[in-house]
Amino acid sequence: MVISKTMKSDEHLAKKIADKTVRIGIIGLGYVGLPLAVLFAKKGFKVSGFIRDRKKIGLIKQGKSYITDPFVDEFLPHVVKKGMLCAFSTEDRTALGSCDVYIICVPTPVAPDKTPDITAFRSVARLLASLDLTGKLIINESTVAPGMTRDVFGTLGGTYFLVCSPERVDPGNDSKSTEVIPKVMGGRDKESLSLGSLLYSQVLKGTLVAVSTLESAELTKMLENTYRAVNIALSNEFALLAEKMGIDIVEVINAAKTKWSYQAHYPSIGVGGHCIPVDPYYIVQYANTHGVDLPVVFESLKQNEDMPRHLAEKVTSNYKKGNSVVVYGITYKKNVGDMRESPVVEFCHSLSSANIPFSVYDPYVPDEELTKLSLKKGRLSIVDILIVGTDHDTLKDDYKKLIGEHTLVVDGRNFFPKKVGRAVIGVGRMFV
Ligand code: SAJ
Repeated sequence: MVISKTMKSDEHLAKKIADKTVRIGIIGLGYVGLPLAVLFAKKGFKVSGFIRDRKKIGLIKQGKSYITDPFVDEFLPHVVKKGMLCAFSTEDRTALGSCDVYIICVPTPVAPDKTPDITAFRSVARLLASLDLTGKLIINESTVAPGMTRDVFGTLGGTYFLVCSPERVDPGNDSKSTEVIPKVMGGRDKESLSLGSLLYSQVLKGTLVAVSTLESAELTKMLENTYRAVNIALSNEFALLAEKMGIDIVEVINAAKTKWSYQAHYPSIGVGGHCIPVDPYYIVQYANTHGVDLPVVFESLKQNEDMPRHLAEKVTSNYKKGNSVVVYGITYKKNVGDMRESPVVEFCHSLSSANIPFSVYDPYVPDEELTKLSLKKGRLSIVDILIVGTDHDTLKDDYKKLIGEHTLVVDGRNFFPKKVGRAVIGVGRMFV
C-alpha cells in the first residue's frame, strides 16, 4: 500500500508499520485475539496481548494455549520464547500506553433477554480514553451493530485513527486460518483506512476488502452472519416438513446443492456459538431503533432456538423408565471444545425437565466443565438411547462402543447416513 504524501499526520505511524517497529496491542485474547496476536508476532511484529484472566496470562507466558486452534498450538510457544508476544493484564496501563496500534477483540454477547451486551466493548473504550492516543490507530474487530464503533470509540480524545474490520474466524476449520480469510475494513477517514490496510497487508494473505465507512464494515459482518442464521432456519423448517412427509431432507439438500444458486445449510439440534445465534439480535435491535422491523430474521432466530426442544421430544416420546441414555457431544459444533450458546446444553435442560436421567460423553470437554453444569459424565458402553449432540470426528470410532442391536439413536446432527442399532431418528430424516 503506497502511503501518499498528503498523509503528514500519520506518516510516522505508517513508517513504523512498514518497518515493523510499531508496537501492537491486542485487547482480548480469545478465539479471535490469540490467533491474531500469534500471527502478527510470527510475522515479526512486537505484540502485547491484554486479557483480564490472570490464569490465561500465566498460560501464555508458558507458551500454552487455552483455545482449540492448531495454528496457535504450533506457533505460540515459539513467539513467546522469542519475546515477540507478551501477555499483560488489561489493568497494566504502562504496557497499554506503550502500544501504537490497538486491535479490539473482545466478546460482544447478548444478555439472557437477547439484548446486545457491549459491556466489555465499552470497558476497553474507557481504558483507551485514559491514554494519550495522539497519532495512534484503533481497530475494532469485535462484532457490533452499525454505528457502535463510532459511538463508543469515536470520541476518546486526541487525534487518532479509527478502523472497523470485523473478525471472520472460523473455529475448528483448519483450512480457514486468520491469515487466509478475506478481510473487510472501513475507516473513519482515508488516512485511517490506509493505515489499517497497510498493517493487515503485512500479515494477511487474504484479500483486503476496503468499504467506504465504519458502518459499512459493521453491516457487512451483520449481513454475512444473519444470512447464515436465516438459511439454517430455512433448512430446519424444511426438515420439520420432511419429517411429516417421510422424506429424507439431507437427500433433498444434497440434490438442491447441484444448483449453482443454492448454498447448502443443514438442519440440526440447534445453532450455537458466539456468532450465528447472537449477531442477528444486534441487527434486529439496531433496525428496531431505526423504526425498521426484520421479521424474517427474528422468526429465523426463534426457529433455530426451538430445535433443541424438538429433538428432546423425540427422546421423551421413546424413553422407557430405566433406559440408559447417553448424549454424545455437548459443544456447539464438531471438533471444538467451546460450549458457548451450545444448543445441546439447551437440549440437556429439556431432558432434565422431563425427568429423564442421562449422562454426557464429550472428548473435547474436561470433566470439571460437565460438573459445573451438573452433568453426569458418560462412558463408551452400549446404551438403550444414544443422542448425537455434536458430531465430533471421534464419533466415527466411538459409535461402535455405544450402539447395540436394541439401541435407538436420536441423531441431532444427521451424522448417520443409514440405519444403525434399532433405528435412527434424525432431523428431517429417519432410518428404521
Ligand atoms: N449449523 C447448523 N447448520 C449448518 C451450519 C451450522 O445447524 O448448516 C450450526 C452449527 O452446528 C453451530 C452453529 O450453527 O452450532 C454455528 O455454526 P458455524 O459453522 O457458523 O460456526 P461458527 O459460529 O464458528 O461460525 C463461524 C462464524 N465466523 C464468524 O462469525 C467470524 C461464521 O461467520 C462463519 O459463517 C462460520 O464460522 C463458517 O463459515 O464456518
